[in-house]
Amino acid sequence: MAKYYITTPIYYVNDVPHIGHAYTTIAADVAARFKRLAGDDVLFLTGTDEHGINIARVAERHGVSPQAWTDRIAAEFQRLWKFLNISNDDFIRTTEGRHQRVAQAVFQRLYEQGDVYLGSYEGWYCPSCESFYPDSELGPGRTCPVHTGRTVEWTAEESYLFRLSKYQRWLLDHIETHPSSVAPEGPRNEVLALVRSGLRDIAVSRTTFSWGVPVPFDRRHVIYVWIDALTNYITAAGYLDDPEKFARYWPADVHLMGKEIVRFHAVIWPAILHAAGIAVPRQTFAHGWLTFGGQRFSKSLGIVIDPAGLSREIAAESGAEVAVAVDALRYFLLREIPFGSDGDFSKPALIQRFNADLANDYGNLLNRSLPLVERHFQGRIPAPGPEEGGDAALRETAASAAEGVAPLIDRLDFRGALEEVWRILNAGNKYFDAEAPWRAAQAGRMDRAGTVLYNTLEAARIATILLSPWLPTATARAWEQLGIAAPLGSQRLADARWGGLAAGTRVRPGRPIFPRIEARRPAAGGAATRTSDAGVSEAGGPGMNQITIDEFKKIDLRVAEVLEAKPVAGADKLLELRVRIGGETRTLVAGIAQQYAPAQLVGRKIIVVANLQPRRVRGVESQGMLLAASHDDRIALLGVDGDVPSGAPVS
Ligand code: ME8
Repeated sequence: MAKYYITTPIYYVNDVPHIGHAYTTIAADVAARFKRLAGDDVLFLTGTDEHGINIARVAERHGVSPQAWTDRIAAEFQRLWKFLNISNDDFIRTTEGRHQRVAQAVFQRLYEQGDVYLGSYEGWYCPSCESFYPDSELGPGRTCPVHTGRTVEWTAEESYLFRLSKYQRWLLDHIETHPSSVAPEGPRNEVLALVRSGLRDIAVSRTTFSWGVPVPFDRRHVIYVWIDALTNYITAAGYLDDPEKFARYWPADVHLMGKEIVRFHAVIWPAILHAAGIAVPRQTFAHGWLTFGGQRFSKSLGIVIDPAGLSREIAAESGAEVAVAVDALRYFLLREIPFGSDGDFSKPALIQRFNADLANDYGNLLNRSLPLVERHFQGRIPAPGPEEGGDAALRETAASAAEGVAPLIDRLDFRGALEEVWRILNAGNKYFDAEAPWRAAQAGRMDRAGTVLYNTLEAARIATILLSPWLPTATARAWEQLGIAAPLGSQRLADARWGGLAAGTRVRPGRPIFPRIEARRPAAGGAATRTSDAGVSEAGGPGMNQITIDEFKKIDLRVAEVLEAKPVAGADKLLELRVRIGGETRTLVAGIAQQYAPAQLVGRKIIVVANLQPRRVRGVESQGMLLAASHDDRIALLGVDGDVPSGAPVS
C-alpha cells in the first residue's frame, strides 16, 4: 500500500484562526481524504506553533501566562478543524514534550558535528515573522516585507548560527535535479534565485526572551522559533519515539503552505535535514494568498473572516444543515481560486457557486431523478436495458472524468479535479433533459425510462464518490438518498467505475441537500467578519453583503431609556422591557435574560431599532428591537457614551 504524508504549517497561536488558515487546512484535508479514497495509507498532520517572543507578548497583553494563552488558542484551532470536518490524524503543539525532545536532539547533533556554532547576529528583525530581513527586502520606512506597515527592529545578540552557507551548493543541485521539490514554478524560481544569490549562516538561537525550547547545552539560549517549528514534521512522523512509523512515513510527500513561508521550508529545512543525515521532503507546495477586497487576510493587519460564522450564515440563509454549508465553503475555496494563485474572497461569489454548482448541477440531478424512481418503479432503481441515444456518451464521459481526477490531485490542482467531476454532472443533467425519462414513462416505454434513470443515477453515484473529499457531509446525504447499503466511507476510487450501481436498490429521496439561497436574507446575529487585536474593522467591508447608504438610512435607530424590566413567563431567555423613546413609551421583548438581571437594566440608555414591524413573542407584542453585541454565549448591550436624551437619533 502506498503511503502519503501531508502537512500544513503549524499555525501561530497569537490569535484565533481565520479563513486563511482554513484555506490551507481544507486543501490538505481534501488531498488526504482523496488519497485515503485511492487506498493509500495517509498521515495528515496539522498543529500549532507556540513559542517565540510574539506569543509571549500577546499572552502578556492579555494578562495570562504563555502556556495558558497557547492552551486556549490551540483549543480554538482544534475546535475549528472539527467544525470544518478536517480529518487530521495528528495535531502537534510545539510545547509538547515529544516535540521539545526532537528539537533539542536535532540542535545537539548539528552542534556536535560543527554545523551549529556560537557567534553573534545582527540585522533588521520583524517580531511578527520572527525573522531577519536584509535591507534590500524591506518595505518603505524600514517595514517588514510580509507585514505591511510593521517597522522592523535592529537587533544584535549573541547567537548560535547554523552553517547554511556550507549547504548552498548541495541545495542548488538538489532543487535543480528535483524540480518538483518546490512547486509551483513561481515559488521554485524565487527559491532558486535566493539560493543562487548566496546563503549566509543563520541565527538559530535567541537570548532576549525565554519562551522557547532551551538549547540543551547552553540554557541561556532558546532555539530559534523557526528551527523549533520546522522539526514538528519529523516529531509527528515518529523520529526518536517510533522508528518504525518514521521509516514508514518519512520523508513527507507534501508540505503545504502559503507562499510567504516557502523560503523557510525550501531552503532552511532541507539544509538542516541534510546536515542531520535525514531524508528531505519530496515536495514543498506554496499556494497563493486569499485576499479580501484585494488585501491579504491577516491577523496582524486585522482583516479576518471567521469560517465558522460564515458557514452558519450560509446555513441560515439557505436552510441547509450547518455541516453542508461547511462543505459549500470547502468547495468554494478550492473551486473558485486556482490553487497556487492569489484570489479574492467574496460572499456573493460563494452564494453564486452554492446555487449554480451545488444546488443546481449536483443537487438537482438527484432531486429530479429520484422522485421518478419513486413514482414509476416503486422506489427501486430499475435495471438498465440496451444502450441507445446518449447512453454510451454519458458512460464514456463518466469513465474518463473519473480517471482524470487522481492525477490532478497529485498535482494539487483542486480546481481542475472539480472541473473533471463537473464534466460528469453537466453530462448527466444534459442527458436527463435530452432523454426525458418522464416522457418515456408517459408513453409507456418503461424499459427506456428505467434505463435513463439508471444511467442518470449511476452518473450521480460516481460523482458522489469523487466529491466526497470536498463535501463529506453532503455526499453522505446524497448516498443515503441513493439508498446504497455499503457506507460511503467504505468506497474506494475503484468503485467509481461505471456499472457499480445495483438495480433493485431502494432509493430514499429526501429534502434538497442544498436548498437554493433565494434573496438576500441576512442571518440574525451573523457577524463572520470581525476585528482582531490590530483593530481594523472589516465587517460589512467590500464584497460582504454590501448595502447602500440609502438602505442604511431606512433603519431608524434611536436612544431609548429603560423604565421597567421583567421576565417573560415561561421563557428563561426573554425579558420584557418598557422603554421611553422621546415622548413615547414602548414594549420590547429581548433575549438577554441570561446575561442581564431586570434590576441592572432600569435607568440604562440603550439603542433600539424604532421602525421595526411589531411582532408577537410569547404573547407579548414587541415594538422594536434593542441592539447588542454577541460573542459565543456573551451578550453586551450597546449604549451611548455621554448624556444623550432618549429619542435622539443614532446614525
Ligand atoms: O507562518 N491566504 O504561521 P501563521 C492564504 N507558524 N493562506 C493563509 C493566509 C491567507 N491570507 N493567511 C494565513 C506561520 N494563511 C508559522 C509556520 S510551519 C513550520 C511554521 C495560512 O499562523 C498559510 O498556510 O502565520 C500560511 O502559510 C499560514 O497560514 C501562516 O500561518
